[in-house]
Amino acid sequence: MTTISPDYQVIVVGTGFSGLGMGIALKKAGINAFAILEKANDVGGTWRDNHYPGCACDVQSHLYSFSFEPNPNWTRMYAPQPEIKKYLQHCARKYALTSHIQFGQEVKKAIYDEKNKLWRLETAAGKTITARMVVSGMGGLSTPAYPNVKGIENFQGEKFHSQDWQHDYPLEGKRVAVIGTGASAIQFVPQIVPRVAHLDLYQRTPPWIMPKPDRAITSAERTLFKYAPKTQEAIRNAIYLQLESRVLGFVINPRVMKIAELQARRYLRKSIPDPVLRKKVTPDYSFGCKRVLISNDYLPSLAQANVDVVTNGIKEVRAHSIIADDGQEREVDAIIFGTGFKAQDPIPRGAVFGKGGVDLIDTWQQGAQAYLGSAVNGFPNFFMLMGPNTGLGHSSMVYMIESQIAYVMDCLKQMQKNKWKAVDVKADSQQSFNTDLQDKLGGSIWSSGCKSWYVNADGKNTTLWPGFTFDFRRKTANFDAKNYQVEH
Ligand code: N01
Repeated sequence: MTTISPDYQVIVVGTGFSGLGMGIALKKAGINAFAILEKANDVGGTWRDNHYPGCACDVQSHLYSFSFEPNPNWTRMYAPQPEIKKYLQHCARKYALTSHIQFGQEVKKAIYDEKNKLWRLETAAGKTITARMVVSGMGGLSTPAYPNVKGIENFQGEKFHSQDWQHDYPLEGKRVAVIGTGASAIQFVPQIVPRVAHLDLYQRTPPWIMPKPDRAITSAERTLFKYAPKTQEAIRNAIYLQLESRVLGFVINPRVMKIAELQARRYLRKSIPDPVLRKKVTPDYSFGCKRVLISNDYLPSLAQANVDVVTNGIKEVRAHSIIADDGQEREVDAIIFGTGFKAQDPIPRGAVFGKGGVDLIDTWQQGAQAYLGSAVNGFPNFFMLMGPNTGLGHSSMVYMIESQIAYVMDCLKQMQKNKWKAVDVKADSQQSFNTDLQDKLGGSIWSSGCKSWYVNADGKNTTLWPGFTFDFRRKTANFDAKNYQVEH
């Protein structure tokens, strides 16, 4: 039987932390037969796409960066988006990835060719590329979600999503409606309040907010990090341990969260003296059930005279106004959607086809799932970085990404050594991994009764890792071939 050889050993999709991290690992291992496909014309993933005012990381940058590439130049404990984007551009340059990246190549379809044991990728630009292995670094939060509101198409003013910020639109003096009060909105709302004439903030569920322990990093500290990198490493390790201790409250004993909730309530009382407004923005669900947000300026901004927090829901949008459920009509010039992303559909239908031409989505009828958040039975040599149940509510995703990259690299090493052409995770290994995972999630704070993007319509948590990140690292340290069917 004649078989064809693929164009590349590996195709990586995306150039965020995942895609670039994977490319760097391949280079370091001496593997050069790879390409990175990127839909845009620059690297950076979510840190390129999100550029709304106030966009910043809510995990300390000493930890929210590659372990092998510390950045002594962070200017704040929580770096603003332009610095993170610059850091990723620096990584692409430093590790000579640019020649591997094909920009403007949005992957539309990936089809597994069983006969030749390779993947055939089709891009929106009309290119077809083949590879033995595909590593998806597409991220879980990239497709904006818009609210299904009656009459929105009739609105005559400006409207945009937080990920598609229209910087050319002058907000100054405008009546603006913001829909949503999640991680993105709490960052841009305080930035725009001083600029707009009036802001109506449509809040469906108030988030729990904690103060952000942010501060500028002094130039003396930056010099120290540059010339004595061990000092920055020590800070990184201390942050890691501190964040990891939060697993106790999220998963092991959710009652611990009551202590944090008391702190959040105290912070609310301090930030919002008006009891009526305070009541409106006080959550009625357990602290930690939805993502806990950190901000020093969000709550105070709600107390400004030009801000109304509207909790009645939206009944209808008209050409120049929004009508709330209580019938009150408010005129607006612009609507900004801070309504998040389609986290439950990380990969669209019709995009990834495995053995027997099966659509990946058809294997996910009870919600997305994978083995170690990475591999899916029936989809040989296809690995996802930041796949199902690898998200975190407590620490840095970059740590999880590096764990998964090490796993894929060990797989490649073993494939080369043993001359395997394909590895396909066994269905029972995938099943027992997920049964155990869902058992753990059942007792977590995320299952305490709120609605969040962590869980799907059936109440199944398909997004979060229920435990310590070092446990995930231990599980992904070596490619466990015994859980895979291998083909020569
Ligand atoms: O989105 P969200 P986001 N009518 O889903 C509301 C990451 N991130 O873009 O809570 C009215 O959190 C919705 O209400 P409810 C981070 O992982 C990281 O803010 O569903 N409201 C909610 O208030 C984060 O979790 C950073 O009731 C509607 C909001 O819109 C994730 O991205 C920074 C509605 C959506 O909040 C998403 O954050 C920013 C409707 N029909 C983001 N539909 C870092 O710093 C939705 N809402 C790393």
